[in-house]
Amino acid sequence: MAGFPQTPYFIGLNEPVGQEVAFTGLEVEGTIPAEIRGSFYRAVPDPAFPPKFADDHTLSGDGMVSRLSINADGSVDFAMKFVETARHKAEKALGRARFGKYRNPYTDDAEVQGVDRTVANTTPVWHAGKLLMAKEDGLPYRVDPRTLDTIGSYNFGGALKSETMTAHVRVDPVTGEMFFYGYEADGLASTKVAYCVVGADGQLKSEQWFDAPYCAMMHDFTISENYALFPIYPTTADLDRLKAGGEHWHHQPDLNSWLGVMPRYGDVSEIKWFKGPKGVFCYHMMNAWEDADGLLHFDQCLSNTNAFAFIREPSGIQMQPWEIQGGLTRWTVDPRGPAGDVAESVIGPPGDFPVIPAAKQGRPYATGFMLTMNPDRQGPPVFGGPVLAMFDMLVRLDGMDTAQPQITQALPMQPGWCYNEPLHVPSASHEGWLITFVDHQTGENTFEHFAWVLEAGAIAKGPVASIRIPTRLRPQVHGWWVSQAQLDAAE
Ligand code: V55
Ligand code: FE
Repeated sequence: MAGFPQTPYFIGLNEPVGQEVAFTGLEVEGTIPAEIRGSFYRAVPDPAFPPKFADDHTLSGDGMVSRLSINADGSVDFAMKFVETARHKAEKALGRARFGKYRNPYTDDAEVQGVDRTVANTTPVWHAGKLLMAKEDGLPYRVDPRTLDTIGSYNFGGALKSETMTAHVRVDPVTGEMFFYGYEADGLASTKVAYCVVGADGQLKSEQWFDAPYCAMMHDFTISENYALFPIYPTTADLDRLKAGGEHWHHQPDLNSWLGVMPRYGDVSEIKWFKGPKGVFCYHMMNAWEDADGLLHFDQCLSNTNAFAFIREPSGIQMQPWEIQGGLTRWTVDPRGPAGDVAESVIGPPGDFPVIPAAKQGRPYATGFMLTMNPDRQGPPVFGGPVLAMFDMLVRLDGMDTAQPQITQALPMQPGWCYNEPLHVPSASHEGWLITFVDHQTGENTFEHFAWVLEAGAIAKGPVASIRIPTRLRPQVHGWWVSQAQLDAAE
């Protein structure tokens, strides 16, 4: 689109789309299984206007919410709308960007000082019949799940005191409670973290504040049946740097990581901080679970640095792509003993976007799925997303409840093809399904997009159905599957 910087974050697959669309009766190749009825919501950053600063990147883009609706009669619709945040409205009013750097309000135009600057672009969270578009730097926006119209900023009916809510909540499959946290809970670069539990009825039941060891980018966390686990990795914020107009985040390779563990219904004063290795970073965790001996296992997509070049480079970290390493990594601690070091083991491939069946959240689990790179690809990966290289292999791991999980199935892609985050859809009779949006580069600057339906027990055989999305899509951040029954029960 015109006027955008010709940097990697705004070209190719990352080129802004900026179009609200609504299509019905999409073309389907194959058959969508009859038990898959509901909506796949997705969150996508898509800047409506060229950024104020040319070195801007993916994470600042205005939130777009889209809905792939698989209807009762098997027909499929797709719609996409901007989240009408206060920021998006303020920029639309003048037809240009008014907010500056990622998470630095000191770089905003004077006239918009004090305006809520979150972009609601990271996860569509479904809980208690409400759809929330969440981003970790602010409060979520509530969106109508049918029309995708924005209802407004959401703070649990005035109950939430934290100024922020993570985009990575965890819903307990047995109690239906939603566990979440907000970091920088009382302002920029603060160490205050709010730990919150929401009842299955959507009411905020508890909010407790604690101090993190330092102000870290806390992107995700986990729960187990009895504990809440707060990982801290050394990508840190500094108020003086923000006031000087600098970046929100610098990665600090010399700082330790930490894993805070507390009984999930306990008091935050009970948090034990277990020490992890220096310099590592993880965006997403697969799960946490307790074994028969009461040990706590925390399974995460860990790297030896922050995966985002736009965070490493301002931090003065010059690493070649091949120096960036990692793998699905387990930290094991004894939550009943004294805090010590985590015990670390690598249990799976490098990659991200882990997914497990919702019923296994916080429980021992046999199977997980994640995205990684096809080691046998004949050519470069598709260029795009915040890392500038898209994943092109989906793997299934089994034996997750053992010390040595194994990759048992894989679906590698051909050059030019790549995956977005898959979601799991349960089945009444087997291990369920995965739905994932895939992108296909057909020319220098041309792409086509599909939603694939895969059988979770047989991913290697490829999609049982492929739905063509008749519009350009930017890379998705996260998605959420909401069944038709959940939609029908919602207010
Ligand atoms: C991430 C995404 C964000 C963000 C912080 O993928 C971290 C990780 C889309 O916004 O603000
Ligand atoms: Fe995320």
